[in-house]
Amino acid sequence: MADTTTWTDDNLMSLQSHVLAGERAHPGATGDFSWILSAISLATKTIGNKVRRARIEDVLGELSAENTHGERQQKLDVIANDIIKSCLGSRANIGVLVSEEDEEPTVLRTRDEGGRYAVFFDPLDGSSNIDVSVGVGTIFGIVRLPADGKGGVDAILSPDAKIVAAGYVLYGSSTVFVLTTGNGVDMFELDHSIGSFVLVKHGLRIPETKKIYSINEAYTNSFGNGVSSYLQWAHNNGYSSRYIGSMVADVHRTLLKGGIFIYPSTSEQPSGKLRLLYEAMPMAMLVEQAGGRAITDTGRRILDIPPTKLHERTSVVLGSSAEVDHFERHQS
Ligand code: FDP
Repeated sequence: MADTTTWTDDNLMSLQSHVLAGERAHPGATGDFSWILSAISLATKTIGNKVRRARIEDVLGELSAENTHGERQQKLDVIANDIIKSCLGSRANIGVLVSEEDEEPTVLRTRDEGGRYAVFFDPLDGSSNIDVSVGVGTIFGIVRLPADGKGGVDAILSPDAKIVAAGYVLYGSSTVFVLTTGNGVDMFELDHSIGSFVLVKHGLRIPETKKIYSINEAYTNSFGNGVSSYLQWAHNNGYSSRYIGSMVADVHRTLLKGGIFIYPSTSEQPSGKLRLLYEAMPMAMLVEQAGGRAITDTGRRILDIPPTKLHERTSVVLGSSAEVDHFERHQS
């Protein structure tokens, strides 16, 4: 398939002007997205700054507290969570915030009080990599809440709640913001000299195929037969392996270079490890919007899974469409 990606190296367009331009193209748009995205942009620039100063400020290391999943929190997990909540909390159109780090959602306002959206986020994904300066990131999904409901927690899990935008910010060798509002995928890079995310790729498309798989192969003995059979086939067919262990970084490479990212269910984690609402769904939306596929290891489209609880886990298989097809062929 032809690469329709447009490299934007002549016109300078900030994230904010790009979102405003998108809204102007839709008569009747309320400006909701620019309002929410400007808060996410501010929050992620602030988190990025903390990540970059990790050894200069006292932000590294574990806390004694555990998060809602029983995992030991890193100091930066908590700092990033607070930053996002303080940036998003004042946005009048947000009803609910759901964070990986908080057991309960933060209900800001009801639907009647103007809370039209919920924002789901993993403030600092891959945080076990922070101490060794490996890329980490923030993942988010924006969900429009049903118009007739009261808002709050029930609204988030309602079948009428619809994910309308998703993205991530990777704090890697550069800081990139990858975004979809349901109309393709755009990529912005933080220009530190002007403090803005600047558009660098418009209409990003994932390569249709690439012989790279990304999975934690140390868990081989606890994979199901389908995953093992796929890996055996990949070994016999000249595949390379790449696994960073930060979902944002692994998915970012997959989006740009192609291949497949797999976090399957294992005997220890029968439902998978990654979280549906604020990891799997946003990444699935991005990958699909870029022309790829995102399914569970039993072949269910991730965006078709109705969430039943806030911190639900799922298996994740996503990437180039031909590569996900190969994986699917081995599951029976
Ligand atoms: P982490 O535990 O470091 O926060 O969702 C969490 C996550 O990282 C993902 O970013 C990453 O893809 C995965 O877990 C890594 O898990 P394994 O160490 O089990 O491979």
